[in-house]
Amino acid sequence: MFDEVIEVINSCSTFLITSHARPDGDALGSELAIYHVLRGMGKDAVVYNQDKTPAVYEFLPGSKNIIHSLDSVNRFDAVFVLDCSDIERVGDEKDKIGSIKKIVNIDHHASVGTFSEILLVDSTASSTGEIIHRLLKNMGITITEDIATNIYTAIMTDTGSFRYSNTGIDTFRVAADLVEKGADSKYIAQNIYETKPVVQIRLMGKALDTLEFYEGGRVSSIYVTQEILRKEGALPEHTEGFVDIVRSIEGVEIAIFYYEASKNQFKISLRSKGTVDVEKIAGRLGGGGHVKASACRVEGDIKTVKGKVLGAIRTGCNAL
Ligand SMILES: [Mn+2]
Repeated sequence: MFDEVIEVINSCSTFLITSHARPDGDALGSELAIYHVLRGMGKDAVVYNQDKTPAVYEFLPGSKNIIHSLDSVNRFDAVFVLDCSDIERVGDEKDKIGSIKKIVNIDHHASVGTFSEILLVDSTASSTGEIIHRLLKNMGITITEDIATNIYTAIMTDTGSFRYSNTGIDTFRVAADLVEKGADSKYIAQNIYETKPVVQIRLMGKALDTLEFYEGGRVSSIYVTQEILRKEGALPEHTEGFVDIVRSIEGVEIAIFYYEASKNQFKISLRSKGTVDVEKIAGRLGGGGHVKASACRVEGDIKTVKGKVLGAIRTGCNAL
């Protein structure tokens, strides 16, 4: 697994690095870690994301160099597609990116994408960042402070600060190594969790007004529509982490966050705190992800969408 990826890194000189639309901490941290590694080796590397970097991640070393429009991809020898189980997830430029000769897919999602021959996938890893750390150890690469900061951020955000069940013993070992290499855990946590704009807190209040419970309190949801977003003057990125508020409620086993991405197009985030496999539920609605954290898209107004999601949960879970 590692050998093939290392071979691509050594034999190519110009790289594109990308991840999914609406990038999160794992996507950005993983991309920028690879970016610094390649640059450090004297290679040419460019990070492209369809969507702009959420403000809380702007402190990440290298984030200012991320580009958001892609011309010709002819000059790239290889592309790293990170944290994506499907190339569709990179967004509108998927065809262009998919046409690059060598595609390396590094990911930790349960469903393995078939868009690439060179795979580094481990669904037991906490994050794509953790797999990248393993790759760097295999390559004998010196982990600089910039690399450490990016990988630490990837791991910290995807594990909910080392709280979720994807946090293994190795996750702590890797985190310790990264702190040793210069990642400042307090500085990183403050940037991500303690710099929320007021507008986000107000939006959170509006979202909580929509709080509902089903199945005797074991299923709970909140939603944000385009109308709510507009009224509050908030951005899509301000809904980040909203599903975790629902998840934090006593007795809730399945947390749902409905986000209206565009008129009557909802993106649904599902979290499981108990034994329910939300990947199966998301899968039934055309989505995917992990056992404890998944997502899908459903069309319709909020009432219709709720009906479809709750229907999928009720038919799919004998436990409820
Ligand atoms: Mn991830």
